[in-house]
Amino acid sequence: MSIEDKIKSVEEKLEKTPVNKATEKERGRLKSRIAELKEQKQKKAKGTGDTSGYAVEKKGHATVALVGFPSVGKSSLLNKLTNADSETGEYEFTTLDVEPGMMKHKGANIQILDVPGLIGGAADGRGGGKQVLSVVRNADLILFLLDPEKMREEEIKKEVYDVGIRTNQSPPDIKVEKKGRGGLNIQTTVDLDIEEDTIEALMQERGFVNAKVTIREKVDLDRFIDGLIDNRKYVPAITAVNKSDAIEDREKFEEYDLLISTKTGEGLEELKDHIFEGLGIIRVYMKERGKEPDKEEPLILEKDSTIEDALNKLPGDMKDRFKKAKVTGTSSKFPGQKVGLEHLLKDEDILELNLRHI
Ligand SMILES: Nc1nc2c(ncn2[C@@H]2O[C@H](COP(=O)(O)OP(=O)(O)O)[C@@H](O)[C@H]2O)c(=O)[nH]1
Ligand SMILES: [Mg+2]
Repeated sequence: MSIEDKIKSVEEKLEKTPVNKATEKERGRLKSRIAELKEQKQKKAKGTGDTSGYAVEKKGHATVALVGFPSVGKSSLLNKLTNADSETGEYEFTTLDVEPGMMKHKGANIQILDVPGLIGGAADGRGGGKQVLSVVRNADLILFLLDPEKMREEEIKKEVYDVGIRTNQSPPDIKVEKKGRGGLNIQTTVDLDIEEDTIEALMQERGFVNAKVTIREKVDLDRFIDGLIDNRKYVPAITAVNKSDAIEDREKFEEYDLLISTKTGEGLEELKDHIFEGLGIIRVYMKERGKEPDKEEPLILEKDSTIEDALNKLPGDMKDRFKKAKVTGTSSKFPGQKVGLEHLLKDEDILELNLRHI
Protein backbone atom coordinates (compact mmCIF):
# COMPACT_ATOMS: atom_id res chain seq x y z
CA MET A 1 0.00 0.00 0.00
CA SER A 2 1.39 3.43 -0.90
CA ILE A 3 1.67 6.15 1.75
CA GLU A 4 -1.07 8.03 -0.08
CA ASP A 5 -3.41 5.05 0.20
CA LYS A 6 -2.52 4.55 3.84
CA ILE A 7 -3.35 8.18 4.60
CA LYS A 8 -6.65 7.84 2.76
CA SER A 9 -7.59 4.72 4.64
CA VAL A 10 -6.83 6.25 8.06
CA GLU A 11 -8.66 9.43 7.05
CA GLU A 12 -11.70 7.36 6.10
CA LYS A 13 -11.58 5.59 9.41
CA LEU A 14 -11.43 8.92 11.19
CA GLU A 15 -14.41 10.21 9.25
CA LYS A 16 -16.45 7.18 10.30
CA THR A 17 -15.56 7.63 13.97
CA PRO A 18 -18.24 9.60 15.80
CA VAL A 19 -17.10 12.69 17.67
CA ASN A 20 -17.67 12.27 21.40
CA LYS A 21 -15.76 11.85 24.65
CA ALA A 22 -15.71 8.06 24.41
CA THR A 23 -13.99 8.11 21.03
CA GLU A 24 -11.60 10.97 21.80
CA LYS A 25 -8.55 8.83 22.46
CA GLU A 26 -9.15 6.77 19.34
CA ARG A 27 -9.66 9.88 17.20
CA GLY A 28 -6.50 11.35 18.66
CA ARG A 29 -4.56 8.23 17.72
CA LEU A 30 -5.92 8.28 14.18
CA LYS A 31 -5.03 11.96 13.78
CA SER A 32 -1.58 11.32 15.13
CA ARG A 33 -1.17 8.42 12.70
CA ILE A 34 -2.22 10.67 9.80
CA ALA A 35 0.29 13.33 10.90
CA GLU A 36 3.02 10.70 11.01
CA LEU A 37 2.18 9.34 7.56
CA LYS A 38 2.20 12.86 6.11
CA GLU A 39 5.62 13.41 7.63
CA GLN A 40 6.81 10.20 5.99
CA LYS A 41 5.40 11.35 2.69
CA GLN A 42 7.25 14.66 2.97
CA LYS A 43 10.49 12.94 3.86
CA LYS A 44 10.13 10.85 0.78
CA ALA A 45 9.64 13.99 -1.28
CA LYS A 46 12.75 15.41 0.26
CA GLY A 47 14.77 12.49 -0.99
CA THR A 48 14.01 13.12 -4.64
CA GLY A 49 15.40 15.57 -7.11
CA ASP A 50 18.03 18.12 -6.32
CA THR A 51 19.12 18.07 -2.70
CA SER A 52 20.99 21.35 -2.66
CA GLY A 53 18.62 22.90 -0.15
CA TYR A 54 16.50 25.86 -1.04
CA ALA A 55 15.20 25.97 -4.54
CA VAL A 56 15.15 29.70 -4.78
CA GLU A 57 17.37 32.05 -2.91
CA LYS A 58 15.40 34.43 -0.78
CA LYS A 59 15.90 37.97 -2.01
CA GLY A 60 14.59 41.32 -0.89
CA HIS A 61 13.11 42.12 2.49
CA ALA A 62 10.50 39.36 2.52
CA THR A 63 9.17 36.52 0.41
CA VAL A 64 5.59 35.71 -0.59
CA ALA A 65 4.52 32.37 -2.06
CA LEU A 66 1.68 32.61 -4.56
CA VAL A 67 -0.41 29.46 -4.36
CA GLY A 68 -3.38 28.45 -6.47
CA PHE A 69 -4.71 25.90 -8.93
CA PRO A 70 -3.85 26.23 -12.61
CA SER A 71 -5.55 29.09 -14.48
CA VAL A 72 -6.64 31.11 -11.45
CA GLY A 73 -4.38 33.91 -12.72
CA LYS A 74 -1.11 33.45 -10.83
CA SER A 75 1.16 34.32 -13.75
CA SER A 76 -1.00 37.30 -14.66
CA LEU A 77 -0.86 38.54 -11.08
CA LEU A 78 2.89 38.07 -10.85
CA ASN A 79 3.29 40.18 -13.96
CA LYS A 80 1.04 42.91 -12.57
CA LEU A 81 2.61 43.08 -9.12
CA THR A 82 6.22 42.87 -10.15
CA ASN A 83 6.98 45.84 -12.33
CA ALA A 84 9.27 46.23 -15.30
CA ASP A 85 12.29 47.28 -13.32
CA SER A 86 11.82 44.46 -10.84
CA GLU A 87 15.03 42.77 -9.88
CA THR A 88 14.50 39.12 -10.56
CA GLY A 89 17.45 36.96 -9.77
CA GLU A 90 19.20 34.45 -11.93
CA TYR A 91 17.82 31.08 -11.07
CA GLU A 92 18.07 27.63 -12.46
CA PHE A 93 14.67 26.53 -13.61
CA THR A 94 15.41 23.41 -15.48
CA THR A 95 13.14 21.05 -13.60
CA LEU A 96 11.78 23.54 -11.20
CA ASP A 97 8.37 25.03 -11.36
CA VAL A 98 8.92 28.33 -9.59
CA GLU A 99 8.58 31.76 -11.15
CA PRO A 100 10.09 34.65 -9.19
CA GLY A 101 9.43 38.37 -9.33
CA MET A 102 10.24 41.40 -7.20
CA MET A 103 7.56 43.82 -6.07
CA LYS A 104 8.52 47.20 -4.75
CA HIS A 105 6.00 48.62 -2.32
CA LYS A 106 6.36 51.35 0.29
CA GLY A 107 10.09 51.15 -0.12
CA ALA A 108 10.26 47.40 0.55
CA ASN A 109 11.47 44.86 -1.97
CA ILE A 110 9.08 41.94 -1.68
CA GLN A 111 9.94 38.78 -3.53
CA ILE A 112 6.96 36.97 -5.01
CA LEU A 113 7.27 33.36 -6.02
CA ASP A 114 4.69 31.69 -8.21
CA VAL A 115 4.74 28.01 -7.23
CA PRO A 116 2.36 26.16 -9.51
CA GLY A 117 4.28 22.96 -8.85
CA LEU A 118 2.92 22.70 -5.33
CA ILE A 119 -0.33 21.39 -6.65
CA GLY A 120 -1.05 17.72 -7.01
CA GLY A 121 2.15 15.97 -6.37
CA ALA A 122 4.85 18.12 -4.88
CA ALA A 123 4.56 16.25 -1.62
CA ASP A 124 4.74 12.96 -3.51
CA GLY A 125 8.12 13.86 -4.87
CA ARG A 126 7.08 14.71 -8.40
CA GLY A 127 8.23 17.84 -10.21
CA GLY A 128 11.13 18.76 -7.96
CA GLY A 129 8.97 18.19 -4.89
CA LYS A 130 11.61 19.03 -2.35
CA GLN A 131 12.39 22.41 -3.81
CA VAL A 132 8.78 23.39 -4.26
CA LEU A 133 7.97 22.48 -0.68
CA SER A 134 10.98 24.37 0.61
CA VAL A 135 9.84 27.47 -1.26
CA VAL A 136 6.40 27.42 0.32
CA ARG A 137 7.60 26.37 3.76
CA ASN A 138 10.14 29.19 3.84
CA ALA A 139 7.84 31.93 2.62
CA ASP A 140 7.07 34.78 5.00
CA LEU A 141 3.49 34.94 3.74
CA ILE A 142 1.28 32.76 1.56
CA LEU A 143 -1.06 34.37 -0.93
CA PHE A 144 -3.87 32.01 -1.89
CA LEU A 145 -5.42 32.91 -5.20
CA LEU A 146 -8.90 31.59 -6.05
CA ASP A 147 -11.02 31.56 -9.19
CA PRO A 148 -14.63 32.68 -8.56
CA GLU A 149 -15.96 30.10 -11.01
CA LYS A 150 -14.18 27.19 -9.36
CA MET A 151 -13.22 28.22 -5.86
CA ARG A 152 -11.79 24.90 -4.56
CA GLU A 153 -10.70 26.78 -1.48
CA GLU A 154 -10.61 23.87 0.94
CA GLU A 155 -8.72 21.76 -1.56
CA ILE A 156 -5.92 24.27 -2.08
CA LYS A 157 -5.64 25.00 1.63
CA LYS A 158 -5.41 21.28 2.35
CA GLU A 159 -2.41 21.01 0.00
CA VAL A 160 -0.61 23.54 2.15
CA TYR A 161 -1.86 22.07 5.45
CA ASP A 162 -0.71 18.63 4.41
CA VAL A 163 2.90 19.74 4.12
CA GLY A 164 2.91 20.89 7.73
CA ILE A 165 2.16 24.57 7.16
CA ARG A 166 -0.35 26.26 9.47
CA THR A 167 -1.69 29.51 8.13
CA ASN A 168 -2.86 32.41 10.28
CA GLN A 169 -2.22 30.50 13.51
CA SER A 170 0.30 31.09 16.21
CA PRO A 171 2.25 28.06 17.41
CA PRO A 172 0.33 26.21 20.14
CA ASP A 173 1.45 27.20 23.63
CA ILE A 174 2.82 23.81 24.56
CA LYS A 175 6.23 22.97 25.94
CA VAL A 176 7.59 19.44 25.92
CA GLU A 177 10.71 18.55 27.88
CA LYS A 178 12.22 15.11 27.59
CA LYS A 179 13.28 13.59 30.90
CA GLY A 180 15.51 10.70 31.83
CA ARG A 181 12.84 8.89 33.81
CA GLY A 182 9.58 9.32 35.68
CA GLY A 183 7.08 8.67 32.91
CA LEU A 184 4.77 11.35 31.62
CA ASN A 185 4.03 14.45 33.61
CA ILE A 186 1.22 16.66 32.34
CA GLN A 187 0.90 20.23 33.56
CA THR A 188 -1.93 22.47 32.44
CA THR A 189 -2.61 26.09 33.27
CA VAL A 190 -6.05 26.09 31.60
CA ASP A 191 -9.17 23.91 31.69
CA LEU A 192 -8.69 21.51 28.82
CA ASP A 193 -11.44 19.98 26.72
CA ILE A 194 -9.38 16.89 26.06
CA GLU A 195 -8.81 14.15 28.60
CA GLU A 196 -5.49 13.50 30.30
CA ASP A 197 -5.77 9.94 29.05
CA THR A 198 -5.87 11.15 25.48
CA ILE A 199 -2.89 13.43 26.03
CA GLU A 200 -0.91 10.51 27.41
CA ALA A 201 -1.89 8.28 24.52
CA LEU A 202 -0.87 10.93 22.00
CA MET A 203 2.47 11.49 23.66
CA GLN A 204 3.17 7.80 23.70
CA GLU A 205 2.16 7.64 20.05
CA ARG A 206 4.84 10.28 19.30
CA GLY A 207 7.44 8.30 21.21
CA PHE A 208 7.54 10.27 24.44
CA VAL A 209 8.13 7.89 27.33
CA ASN A 210 9.62 10.17 29.98
CA ALA A 211 8.64 13.77 29.49
CA LYS A 212 6.99 16.79 31.01
CA VAL A 213 4.44 18.64 28.93
CA THR A 214 3.15 22.06 29.91
CA ILE A 215 -0.03 23.16 28.16
CA ARG A 216 -0.96 26.82 28.41
CA GLU A 217 -3.84 27.09 25.97
CA LYS A 218 -7.13 25.32 25.35
CA VAL A 219 -5.84 23.10 22.56
CA ASP A 220 -7.96 20.75 20.50
CA LEU A 221 -6.65 17.40 19.28
CA ASP A 222 -5.13 18.84 16.09
CA ARG A 223 -3.32 21.65 17.81
CA PHE A 224 -2.06 19.38 20.54
CA ILE A 225 -0.57 17.05 17.93
CA ASP A 226 0.94 20.05 16.12
CA GLY A 227 2.51 21.07 19.41
CA LEU A 228 4.27 17.72 19.65
CA ILE A 229 5.72 18.02 16.16
CA ASP A 230 8.83 20.14 15.69
CA ASN A 231 8.78 21.00 12.02
CA ARG A 232 5.44 22.74 11.72
CA LYS A 233 5.60 26.14 10.02
CA TYR A 234 3.33 28.97 11.11
CA VAL A 235 2.85 31.42 8.27
CA PRO A 236 0.45 34.33 7.76
CA ALA A 237 -1.81 34.06 4.71
CA ILE A 238 -4.06 36.20 2.55
CA THR A 239 -6.88 34.76 0.46
CA ALA A 240 -7.77 36.73 -2.66
CA VAL A 241 -10.41 35.99 -5.27
CA ASN A 242 -9.28 36.98 -8.76
CA LYS A 243 -11.27 37.77 -11.93
CA SER A 244 -13.60 40.16 -10.09
CA ASP A 245 -14.48 41.60 -13.51
CA ALA A 246 -16.28 38.35 -14.24
CA ILE A 247 -18.25 38.21 -10.98
CA GLU A 248 -21.94 39.10 -10.92
CA ASP A 249 -22.88 38.46 -7.31
CA ARG A 250 -20.08 40.14 -5.37
CA GLU A 251 -21.74 39.56 -2.00
CA LYS A 252 -20.97 35.88 -2.32
CA PHE A 253 -17.29 36.65 -1.85
CA GLU A 254 -17.49 39.02 1.10
CA GLU A 255 -15.79 36.62 3.49
CA TYR A 256 -12.52 36.72 1.54
CA ASP A 257 -9.75 39.18 2.21
CA LEU A 258 -9.89 40.74 -1.23
CA LEU A 259 -11.56 40.73 -4.62
CA ILE A 260 -9.07 41.54 -7.35
CA SER A 261 -8.78 41.57 -11.10
CA THR A 262 -5.50 41.36 -12.93
CA LYS A 263 -7.48 42.40 -16.00
CA THR A 264 -8.96 45.69 -14.73
CA GLY A 265 -6.47 46.25 -11.95
CA GLU A 266 -9.17 46.28 -9.29
CA GLY A 267 -7.88 45.68 -5.78
CA LEU A 268 -4.23 45.39 -6.76
CA GLU A 269 -3.02 48.42 -4.79
CA GLU A 270 -5.04 47.22 -1.83
CA LEU A 271 -3.49 43.79 -2.21
CA LYS A 272 0.00 45.29 -2.07
CA ASP A 273 -0.96 47.05 1.16
CA HIS A 274 -2.39 43.81 2.55
CA ILE A 275 0.82 41.98 1.72
CA PHE A 276 2.94 44.66 3.37
CA GLU A 277 0.70 44.59 6.44
CA GLY A 278 0.55 40.79 6.52
CA LEU A 279 4.33 40.51 6.44
CA GLY A 280 4.48 42.50 9.63
CA ILE A 281 7.16 44.87 8.42
CA ILE A 282 7.67 48.56 9.14
CA ARG A 283 9.51 51.43 7.45
CA VAL A 284 11.95 53.61 9.30
CA TYR A 285 13.23 56.73 7.56
CA MET A 286 16.84 57.45 8.37
CA LYS A 287 17.81 61.06 8.81
CA GLU A 288 21.13 62.77 9.06
CA ARG A 289 21.50 65.82 11.24
CA GLY A 290 20.34 68.95 9.47
CA LYS A 291 19.04 67.02 6.47
CA GLU A 292 15.69 65.73 5.26
CA PRO A 293 14.80 62.11 6.11
CA ASP A 294 15.38 59.54 3.37
CA LYS A 295 11.89 58.46 2.38
CA GLU A 296 13.01 56.79 -0.83
CA GLU A 297 14.94 53.93 0.71
CA PRO A 298 13.52 53.29 4.17
CA LEU A 299 15.09 50.84 6.53
CA ILE A 300 12.76 47.83 6.52
CA LEU A 301 12.37 46.13 9.89
CA GLU A 302 10.13 43.58 11.54
CA LYS A 303 7.27 44.93 13.64
CA ASP A 304 8.28 45.59 17.25
CA SER A 305 11.90 46.20 16.35
CA THR A 306 14.01 48.30 18.68
CA ILE A 307 16.69 50.88 17.98
CA GLU A 308 19.16 48.07 18.66
CA ASP A 309 17.55 45.90 15.97
CA ALA A 310 17.80 48.84 13.57
CA LEU A 311 21.50 49.25 14.32
CA ASN A 312 22.03 45.55 13.68
CA LYS A 313 20.37 45.90 10.28
CA LEU A 314 22.45 48.89 9.23
CA PRO A 315 25.83 48.32 7.62
CA GLY A 316 29.00 48.89 9.60
CA ASP A 317 29.69 48.89 13.31
CA MET A 318 27.00 51.35 14.28
CA LYS A 319 26.16 49.59 17.50
CA ASP A 320 29.62 50.10 18.97
CA ARG A 321 29.48 53.76 18.06
CA PHE A 322 25.95 54.39 19.30
CA LYS A 323 25.52 57.36 21.61
CA LYS A 324 21.82 58.15 21.32
CA ALA A 325 18.92 58.27 18.90
CA LYS A 326 16.28 60.84 18.14
CA VAL A 327 12.89 59.64 16.96
CA THR A 328 10.02 61.51 15.38
CA GLY A 329 6.79 59.66 14.62
CA THR A 330 4.13 57.42 16.08
CA SER A 331 6.52 55.89 18.58
CA SER A 332 7.78 59.19 19.94
CA LYS A 333 6.10 61.27 22.64
CA PHE A 334 7.12 64.43 20.80
CA PRO A 335 9.19 65.21 17.69
CA GLY A 336 12.86 64.49 18.13
CA GLN A 337 12.47 62.51 21.36
CA LYS A 338 15.82 61.20 22.61
CA VAL A 339 15.64 57.43 23.09
CA GLY A 340 17.91 54.51 23.96
CA LEU A 341 18.59 51.11 22.46
CA GLU A 342 15.42 49.47 23.84
CA HIS A 343 13.02 51.97 22.29
CA LEU A 344 10.35 50.29 20.11
CA LEU A 345 10.03 51.71 16.61
CA LYS A 346 6.79 52.12 14.65
CA ASP A 347 6.01 52.27 10.94
CA GLU A 348 7.21 55.52 9.33
CA ASP A 349 9.23 56.71 12.28
CA ILE A 350 12.05 59.09 11.43
CA LEU A 351 15.30 58.04 13.07
CA GLU A 352 18.37 60.18 13.59
CA LEU A 353 21.41 58.50 15.07
CA ASN A 354 24.04 60.21 17.08
CA LEU A 355 27.22 58.16 16.69
CA ARG A 356 30.65 58.34 18.20
CA HIS A 357 33.41 59.17 15.73
CA ILE A 358 36.18 56.60 15.52
N1 LIG B 1 -11.57 37.73 -16.68
C1 LIG B 1 -10.35 37.62 -16.14
N2 LIG B 1 -9.48 36.70 -16.60
C2 LIG B 1 -8.26 36.60 -16.04
C3 LIG B 1 -7.86 37.46 -14.97
N3 LIG B 1 -6.62 37.10 -14.59
C4 LIG B 1 -6.23 36.09 -15.40
N4 LIG B 1 -7.21 35.78 -16.28
C5 LIG B 1 -7.18 34.75 -17.33
O1 LIG B 1 -7.11 33.47 -16.75
C6 LIG B 1 -6.31 32.61 -17.54
C7 LIG B 1 -5.21 31.98 -16.70
O2 LIG B 1 -4.30 32.98 -16.26
P1 LIG B 1 -2.83 32.65 -15.80
O3 LIG B 1 -2.26 33.90 -15.27
O4 LIG B 1 -2.07 31.96 -16.86
O5 LIG B 1 -3.15 31.63 -14.62
P2 LIG B 1 -2.16 30.63 -13.84
O6 LIG B 1 -2.28 29.30 -14.48
O7 LIG B 1 -2.69 30.60 -12.44
O8 LIG B 1 -0.78 31.19 -13.92
C8 LIG B 1 -5.78 33.45 -18.70
O9 LIG B 1 -6.57 33.22 -19.83
C9 LIG B 1 -5.94 34.87 -18.18
O10 LIG B 1 -6.12 35.78 -19.23
C10 LIG B 1 -8.82 38.44 -14.51
O11 LIG B 1 -8.59 39.22 -13.58
N5 LIG B 1 -10.04 38.46 -15.13
MG1 LIG C 1 1.00 30.29 -14.62
